[in-house]
Amino acid sequence: MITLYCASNLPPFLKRHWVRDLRGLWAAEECGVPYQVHWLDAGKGEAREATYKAINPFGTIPAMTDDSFVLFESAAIVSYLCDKAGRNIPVPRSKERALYDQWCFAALNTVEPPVFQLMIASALNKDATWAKERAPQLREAAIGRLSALDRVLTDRAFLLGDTFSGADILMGQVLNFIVDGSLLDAVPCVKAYYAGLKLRPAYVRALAVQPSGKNAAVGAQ
Ligand SMILES: N[C@@H](CCC(=O)N[C@@H](CS)C(=O)NCC(=O)O)C(=O)O
Repeated sequence: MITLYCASNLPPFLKRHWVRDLRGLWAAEECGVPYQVHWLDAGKGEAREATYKAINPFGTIPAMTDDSFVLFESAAIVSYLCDKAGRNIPVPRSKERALYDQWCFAALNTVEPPVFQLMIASALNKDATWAKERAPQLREAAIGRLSALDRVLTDRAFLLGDTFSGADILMGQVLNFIVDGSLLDAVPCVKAYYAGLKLRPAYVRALAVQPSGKNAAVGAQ
């Protein structure tokens, strides 16, 4: 049985769709993989406790277990779930799989850093002096990355072409970090792509898996 380790009891300033556990939940829902959720109480700092660090040594959310198999890093979890289901991911050792990997890394290593840091500066720390100084540079960097993505998306519905994949789950959740709507207005193809992702029933279901605090089986049953 798959167990996804997710955050509950978030502080009010943290939006649910920013938390990276959404990536694994969304993948499980897209793939129809049965799972249960182990909620980690953010208020109590449960992710920093030794019990959880035995699963994810960094104490970050999310992590996943499949019976005795343990995995952390959200992108690894998304790919594992897609592989397990044989859905939303190209077969291993193929050029298509290399392109899938390319877009996973692009989402997390190329697009996420400026977009996430801009959210930290302009939403969570907007009154801090350092944030006011740094935000314009981060905005420029984010626009650069989003504009490149926009050019790619002019001729395709998804990152791999006509077919939705786990790479779109990662990119879609990264786009959740955009707090300034005018950034998306400047990139119409990204805006339409992102709007389409958020309408996917699996995304809606994943977002609705709200932290109950109870470690009960939920979702994709
Ligand atoms: N690269 C990791 C990042 C995980 C991460 O930073 N998660 C956040 C929650 S969205 C967290 O646990 N932050 C607390 C911390 O950094 O200690 C992944 O994608 O799984």
